Amino acid sequence: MSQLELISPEEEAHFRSEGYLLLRSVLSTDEISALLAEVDRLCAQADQTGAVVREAYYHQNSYKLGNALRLSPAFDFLIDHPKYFGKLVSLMGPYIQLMGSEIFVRGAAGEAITGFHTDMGPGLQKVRVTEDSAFLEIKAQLFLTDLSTPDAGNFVLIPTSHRWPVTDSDPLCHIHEMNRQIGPDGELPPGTLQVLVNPGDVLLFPYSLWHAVGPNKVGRTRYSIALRYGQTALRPVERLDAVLADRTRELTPRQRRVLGDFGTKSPSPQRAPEQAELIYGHSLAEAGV
Ligand SMILES: O=C(O)CCC(=O)C(=O)O
Repeated sequence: MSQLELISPEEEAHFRSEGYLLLRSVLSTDEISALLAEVDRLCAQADQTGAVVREAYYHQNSYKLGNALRLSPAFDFLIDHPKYFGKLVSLMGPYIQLMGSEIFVRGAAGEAITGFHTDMGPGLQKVRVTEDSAFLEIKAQLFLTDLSTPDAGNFVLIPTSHRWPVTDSDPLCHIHEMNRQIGPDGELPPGTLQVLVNPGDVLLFPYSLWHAVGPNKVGRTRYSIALRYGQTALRPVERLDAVLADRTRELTPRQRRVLGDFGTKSPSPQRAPEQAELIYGHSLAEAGV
């Protein structure tokens, strides 16, 4: 089991104050090619079977595939990828689980692809962690295609908004005060940031960050994979039992634990046994926790 590469003090300070952390060149060229080929295959298959998810608030050329881990073992190595998993553990603590996995496909769009929203529903929209608290939930978004220029279907965020109260919203958690300011051609309000990334870069952000997807005037389809991590005491958004039951997969003990295999000895999600040892990959004393 790989040892964890924890977050640096500078990275943690940036994540806590700005509400995101961009990690460059996490995936190798070979990993990106293999992931893109599998994403392409799954999208073609889902298109034929009608299994793509077109949320009502997406632009018509955009969709997502849910349950990505259930669809293919090709993503298993991403569960605890050494270049970001340790940083997530630093921000959330060892009681961490994978709660869901999605593939985003963002086609050409002359207007914003989604409006600003928070994740995890209206209940958690009312909950914001304190400045020194462990985080409840963090998404890792893995970009597989070129988004190095704006208006290419980029992820858009508002720095520091993860600590702002939301006063005017709806069941889909849209932020009306921001969305009213988006122009008809996808012009974004001041203070927003189109995240410019290369294939293989990874963005970490908590559910409370106000985020959207900008227009895709470049016209090149954007592919990315999002993995949602949360405290083990939270309910996952996806059933991962089928992945755990699939004996053809070669999951490590740590990957099994992150997918919700709490073992047979006192298998409680809130007080999972030997959690820290399994997650850190060595004794607590060695981990310095
Ligand atoms: O990046 C995207 O395409 C959508 C991201 C998003 O809205 C989310 O992860 O909640």
